[in-house]
Order: sequence, then C-alpha cells, then structure tokens
Amino acid sequence: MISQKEYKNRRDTLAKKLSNNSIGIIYSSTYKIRSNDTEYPYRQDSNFYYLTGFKEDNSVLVLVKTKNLTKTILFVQKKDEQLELWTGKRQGEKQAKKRFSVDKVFASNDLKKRLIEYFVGKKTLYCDLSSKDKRVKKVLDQASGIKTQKNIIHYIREMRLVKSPAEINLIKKAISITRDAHHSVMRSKKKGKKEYELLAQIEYEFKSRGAYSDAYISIVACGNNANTLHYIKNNKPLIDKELILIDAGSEYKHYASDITRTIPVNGKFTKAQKKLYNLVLDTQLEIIKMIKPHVNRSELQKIAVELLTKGMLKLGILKGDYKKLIKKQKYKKYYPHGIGHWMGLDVHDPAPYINYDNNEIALDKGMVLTIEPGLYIDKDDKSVPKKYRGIGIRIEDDILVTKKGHDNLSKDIVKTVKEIEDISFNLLCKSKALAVTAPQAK
Ligand SMILES: [Mn+2]
Repeated sequence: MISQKEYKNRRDTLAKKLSNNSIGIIYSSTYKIRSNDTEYPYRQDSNFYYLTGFKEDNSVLVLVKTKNLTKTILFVQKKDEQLELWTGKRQGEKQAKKRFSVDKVFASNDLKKRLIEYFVGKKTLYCDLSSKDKRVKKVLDQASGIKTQKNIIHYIREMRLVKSPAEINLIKKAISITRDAHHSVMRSKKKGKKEYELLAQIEYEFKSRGAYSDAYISIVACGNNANTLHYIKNNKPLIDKELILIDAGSEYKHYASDITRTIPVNGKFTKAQKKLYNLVLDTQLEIIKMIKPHVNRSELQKIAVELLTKGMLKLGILKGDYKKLIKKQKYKKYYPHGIGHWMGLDVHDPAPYINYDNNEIALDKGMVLTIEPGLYIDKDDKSVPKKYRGIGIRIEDDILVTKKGHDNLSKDIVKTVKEIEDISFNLLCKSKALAVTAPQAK
C-alpha cells in the first residue's frame, strides 16, 4: 500500500520543480474503444496515478503555484445516482476530499471555468505536451495567453526512476504472483495443447491470486515462433521436443512484473537446446552479478554481447575472428535487442536513460530493471548447424539495485536446466521456496 502521505510528498516534490507563477495539469486516462460501444478494461494513467493514487476516469490534477506556495486541486466526477447505477459508485467531491490529501476537490465539469481563474497572471503552463489527448489540445487553446509551455511529464518521469520501499513491495507482490503462474505452467502437462491454453492458465493464476491484469500482452511462443520477438498470436500447437518461450508478468495494484522463462514442452531439454540455453543463462547470471550503483546499462549490454558472441563462436553459430564479429555487430542477427529496461508502474517504465547533459544515467539504489539476454535462431538459417535452428531462448528477471549491489527480486522462479526439468516432473514440490501458494482473494 502506498500511503496518502507518500502521494502528497510526490506532489510536493513535483511542485518544487515548477517555476513560480505557473500551473501544472495532469489528466487521468480515458476509456479506449475496443469495438463499437464496448471498451477495453480501464487502466489509470501511470503518471496521474503516481501523483494521486486515484483510480477514477474523467479526473484531473491541477497544481497552481504562486511564488513558493502551491495549491493542489483534484477534479473528480460528480456523484450521479442514475449513472452510478450503470457504471458503479464514484467517490464524488466530498468523499475524495476526505480520502485524498489535496487542498481542494471540485467536480470535473467545473474544470474549464476554474482554469480561467487559475490562469490569471501565470507565466508557465506545464502539461503533457507529447500527448494526443483532445483534452490537452483544448487546454492549450484555452491557455494561449500563457507565454511558456513545458512538458510536465519529464519531471514526473525523473521522479519515477527511483522506487520507494512501498513501491518495491508492490513490485515484489506482482513478481510472486507471476512466479506462481510460471511454476504452474512448468508443472502441468503441455504436450497436445495449444499456446493459448497455457496463456489461459497464466491468466487464471494471475487473477486467482489477486492480480487484476497482466502488465502486458503475454507471449507464449513454441519453437520457431519464439524468433518473432513480439509474438502475441499465441495460437499454435505445442510440439513435442520443442521449447516454449513464455514472457508473462502480472500487474499488482498498478505495478508491473516482467518475467521470461523458456521451457521444454515435454519437460526435458535436448542436448542442443541445453547448450544454447546454458549460454543464455550463464550470460544472464554474469550480467546480474555486475549490477550495483554507478554501473551503466551500456556496460551490461557490452559484456552481454561479448559473452554471447564468444559462446556462439564456440557452438559454431558464428564463424570468424572474434574482434571482427563484435565490430561488425554480427551478434545482432541472433541477439537483436537490449539487455533490459526500467520497470515500475509501466512494464517499460518511461524513466529517463540519459540525463540533461546527454550522459547515461548510472544505476543507483532503488532503481528496478530487467535483465533479459536472449538468442534467436531462425528455422531457415542455413548458416547455423541444423540442431540449433528453430530455437528461441530468452531468460528475464527483475532486479532491484541496492546500496552495495543488487537483489534479484525474481530469484525464486526456477531457471536452471535441472530445476526446470525437476519441477516439470514434480520433483521439486517439497522445496519451500518453490511451493505454489494457495490462491488468495486480494
Ligand atoms: Mn522485458
């Protein structure tokens, strides 16, 4: 749980970054249409949620800063018995004022009228200038008298880089739910099923353990399908003796987890699969070992590239001179993506990677990132020994940077060849760390 005090502190921190005589406006997200008049499930905007903890749509946070005094105003949907009958209870102004420690709460309908008053004498308007939201365009028109416009999202993203203990707890909870889902799939019989049946199982495990949603569209990719990096069709049969790449993470109270495991359909790796798998795993373990404050993400990528290239040379996947292969980026055909990304309220957390001087932001205590090396060998790649073709492997964990090093938050999700084979044949049931916890309501 994130306390109201923490949300207030965040608003105070943001207000300090704004110039005097300015106004900042942050909108909730809107419903997105799926087809005709049905919508996708509502998900609050991460920046708005970060500053308020308020879940309702059609709401707006306004910061009015005069000299060194900032007033925070939340605009919420009015109570409406008739509409609430259809769409559920709303907080309304009174309740919201009690629960959320902002200075004032007004009805969203009054926003335009109130802004006229707030805009008087203001020199800077802070808004999400990169947004395509119609409401942002409208407010920019209304504020045409304000000289300077700045993107408020930059300031919020900076704040989101380092996670608080309360945020880390929610991420840990999301990961523990994800762990149980991956373990459940590892334990179950997969031969004869379709990819989407495993997806259904994962979604069932997420929801029955209190994660309302997944953090992104899960990938369940058997065999060569794993070589499509964002494979989300998930509709092919699971074929005996092939591997399944499963990239799936739950979202818990708006916080993401992002985990990939690659497991055999029949529970046992072939010799060739094992060799490729261990190359990716050894690389991942080496990279995780390097994580501590002051290390750059680009250093992690550099070492990953070196280790994977060396390994691929050994297996005969790449041929030639090691230095030339690195220089010519020959690894890119088989390892085309980055080593990882920030994670938090969004699975790809939009916190910055470079600072204002264009220098890379080094790792520091409280940052959370994924480490996810992979190797993808297309089934038709004739330059590679036949036994390795049609195999795609990625192994991904979520890592917290600590004062002296790191904490792999997903360390108890099984990962070695032996562990995966053992859990597949139910040989790991007794281990406490691996026990699937009983489903819980919330
Ligand atoms: Mn990821």
